[in-house]
Amino acid sequence: MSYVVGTAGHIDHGKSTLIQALTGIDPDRLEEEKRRGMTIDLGFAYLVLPSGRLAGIVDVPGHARFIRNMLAGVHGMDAVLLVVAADEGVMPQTREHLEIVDLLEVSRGLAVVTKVDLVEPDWLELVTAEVSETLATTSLAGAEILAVSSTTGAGLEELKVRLDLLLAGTPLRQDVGRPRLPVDRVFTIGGFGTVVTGTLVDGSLKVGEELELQPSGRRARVRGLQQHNRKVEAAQAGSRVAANLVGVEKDELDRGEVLARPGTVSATRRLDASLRVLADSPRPLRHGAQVMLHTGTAEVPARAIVLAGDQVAPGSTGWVQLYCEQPVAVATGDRFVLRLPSPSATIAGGAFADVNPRRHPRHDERVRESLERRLAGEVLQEELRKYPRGITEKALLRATLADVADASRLEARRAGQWLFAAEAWSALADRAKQALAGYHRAHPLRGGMPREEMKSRLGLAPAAFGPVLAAFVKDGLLAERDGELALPDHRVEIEPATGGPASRLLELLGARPFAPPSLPEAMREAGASAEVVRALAHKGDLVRLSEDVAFTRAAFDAALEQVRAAVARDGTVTVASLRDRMEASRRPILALLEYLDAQRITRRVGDARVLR
Ligand SMILES: Nc1nc2c(ncn2[C@@H]2O[C@H](COP(=O)(O)OP(=O)(O)OP(=O)(O)O)[C@@H](O)[C@H]2O)c(=O)[nH]1
Ligand SMILES: [Mg+2]
Repeated sequence: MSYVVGTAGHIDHGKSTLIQALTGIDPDRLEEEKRRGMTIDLGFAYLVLPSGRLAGIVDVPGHARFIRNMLAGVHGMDAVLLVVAADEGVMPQTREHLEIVDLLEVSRGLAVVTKVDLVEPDWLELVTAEVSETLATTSLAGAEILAVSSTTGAGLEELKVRLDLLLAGTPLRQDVGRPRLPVDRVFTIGGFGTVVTGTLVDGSLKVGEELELQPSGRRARVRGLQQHNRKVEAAQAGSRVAANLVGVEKDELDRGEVLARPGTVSATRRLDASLRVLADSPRPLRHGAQVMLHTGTAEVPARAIVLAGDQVAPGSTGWVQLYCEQPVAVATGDRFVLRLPSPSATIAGGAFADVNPRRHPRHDERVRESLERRLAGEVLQEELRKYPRGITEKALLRATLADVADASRLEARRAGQWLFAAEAWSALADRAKQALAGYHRAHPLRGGMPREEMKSRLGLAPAAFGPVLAAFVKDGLLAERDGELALPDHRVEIEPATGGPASRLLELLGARPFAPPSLPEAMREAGASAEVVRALAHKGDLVRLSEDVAFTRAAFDAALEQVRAAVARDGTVTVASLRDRMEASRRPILALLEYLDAQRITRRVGDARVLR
């Protein structure tokens, strides 16, 4: 069980000296830092508190030029020590670091007034009041203010006790089974290879695990883990971790990469977010503004698309889509900070609502509402709405990194493996119904629409079509007959009244039932279209034996009887014998027998046929 505590504050206010005094570890590890007497990059230490509780420490640089390093260090902090030198009081980076802490919603912390050995008590009182006032409008409002001297050691024991108490009331970082380690440092140790460090969130890591780095996509295996300079077999969420990796070289990695289980984190260039612009931001966040996005340990240039209005004014909140120059590996709910490049200034911060969004129309209330629901936790439900043509459960879970259990609570219409939002389903059903109604109007003599045509009309994924159709049929929305789709109440009415082409055709064919005129001839004479013939055949009033021979139903039934009788008597039947028996001509009888062969009623043996 471990926590992460970070420093914050203006240059030279005594952050690193305080950490050394508290922990015995000098966080300034670079030669250049020693030479210049200032922190340049993040420094690390750890502290054992009076209760035995462990805190990993991240020491940040105060110099304005190194603010990006500070931003990489604040990710994952449970609590912050805002350091203010008693002899200088609140200074520009005191405020800027505090703004960042505030935008990242770090709400636990202590204000530590250092160098008290250098000032008189009255002065200390003034500085304390100033610090209290500065905190008042931030997430650290009301934080305890402690006075210490790293030189004399005054107040240091009290500070440890207060920090211990603060962490006692801090909930442990949650473990959602998807460990992420945003990398803040990469180095090599002779004989061991590549080591990355960071603050682990959302899950635990084990030695031997196969992991993936995003956005680079490189694979690596964990050879060893260390926490607070000790070897461990597993590291828990919410702790500082050093991971020795096999399979990646130091040169292939940078700060900003995220170490995670394969397939659990994806990199994206488009992000939807809710944000707040600082009340004393020098500028509003304008639509189209070029910004620097800082999230986790990553830093990436991005363009801000303001979703409603032309800007988000200082002191207000808004919704934006960020379009990044390079991919970043983040998760829904992650917090971020936006800075303007030049003159550089922190202007806004917020949380990601969708890390895999589409492009949105601007000024659309529905987009904002959907994002609000998403940020409120309805990630899966809102993700589903993005797929008007449905999505498989597997793909949906992958897109949102959600669990199967979450999917079972989803309000969705299911068709096999496919899920549809309610609106998408009814739109799809409407489309199917309208397509059929139109088809029936255009082809009143047809029983229905071929499946293939419906398939292209609905535009579903090929694999989704079958299950969706089955669900439509089950719901009674449409009916399937002989591979054709129809509205349930659709009936083919070949001829509303008698005396039309259909009845004339049947009459012509029935006049000499076994020696009818050729079909094309009869059609011409009756004025019957191919469509009418198709419909009559479909209905069963007419049996089409070949291209140009058709019998009426009565003729066909009688002919079949004759065939059966002939076979019963003679054992077989031939074209000639049947022609004589039925007083017909050769052509229709040949067509009849070939048709019966094709229907597998008869079988040809030499010149004769037998019943199957
Ligand atoms: N007298 C006195 N000097 C202190 C105290 N704490 C720090 N200093 C001195 O202040 C100077 C700056 O201290 P650092 O700890 O490097 O300050 P910092 O906040 O880490 O500075 P950056 O990392 O560059 O932002 C050093 O010379 C320290 O010796 C203190 O409590 N009393
Ligand atoms: Mg320092």
